Amino acid sequence: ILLENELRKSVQKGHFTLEYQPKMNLELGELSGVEALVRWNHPDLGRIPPDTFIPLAEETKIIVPLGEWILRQACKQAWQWRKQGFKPFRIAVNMSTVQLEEPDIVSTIKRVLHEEDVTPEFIEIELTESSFADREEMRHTIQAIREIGITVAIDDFGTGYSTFSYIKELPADTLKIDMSFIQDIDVNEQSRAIVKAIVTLADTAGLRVIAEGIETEEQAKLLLTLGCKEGQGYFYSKPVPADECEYMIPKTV
Ligand code: G
Ligand code: G
Ligand code: NA
Ligand code: MN
Repeated sequence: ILLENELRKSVQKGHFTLEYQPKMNLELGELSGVEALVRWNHPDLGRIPPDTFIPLAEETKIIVPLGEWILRQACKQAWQWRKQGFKPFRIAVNMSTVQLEEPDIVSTIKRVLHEEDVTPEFIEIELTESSFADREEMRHTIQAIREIGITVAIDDFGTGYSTFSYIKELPADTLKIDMSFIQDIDVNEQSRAIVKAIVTLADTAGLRVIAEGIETEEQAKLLLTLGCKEGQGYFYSKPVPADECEYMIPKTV
């Protein structure tokens, strides 16, 4: 109860920041996008990890106003980077199923982009498989988001609900291979087989594929041999404040 009150107060007072983790083109070793991750900096309690407060924010629906703030911040950053002449790329924003269940979520997203003067080709939304599994309605919502021009990635792919035959029907652009398959890819033949199957599946369905949780160069090289050309992980960078990842972003000219 106490933490819930603090969370509400912090949303009003803006005690949050976003960090950004680069996504890399594994062949070129070049940044191809970033994922935004929210941080709560409580004035007295210090930094509270998202694993603790995101579930609470979901249960209490505080994630609805907080999620709108996160999207807005990401848009402001996209605008900044655009203005500074960096090569265009998408900022990926995580969105909870609770946010998708809001009846006005699509118009909220449109409004925030419009107010922040950001076009949809700079934004991607990351959803977990449960968002796709839940209900027909949810899939309509996801499709409506894609029709705006925002791309949709399925986060933690391979751990959830989706069967391979059913993936064709999913309204998504990208599969993010869950880090559990990447972290033992060099020692576990089964993980390699799963990654290869996901890459083949993505190719067949015309989806992009990205590996998360790359921690070593060896893992990155193995992923390339398996046909996965994009990745993210501590090997390249942990999530960092915007100015700390700018040096990795290619310039247009
Ligand atoms: O990197 P990290 O410790 O930031 O993330 C921990 C968990 O919190 C992850 O499951 C991540 O998806 C979630 N998370 C981080 N930022 C956000 C956010 O902005 N929105 C939502 N819904 N979840 C987030
Ligand atoms: O649920 P989601 O996939 O959005 O969560 C991302 C989480 O994974 C964040 O907590 C982020 O800090 C963490 N993360 C990102 N890269 C790595 C990595 O290379 N290794 C590990 N162990 N965690 C990572
Ligand atoms: Na994510
Ligand atoms: Mn993930």
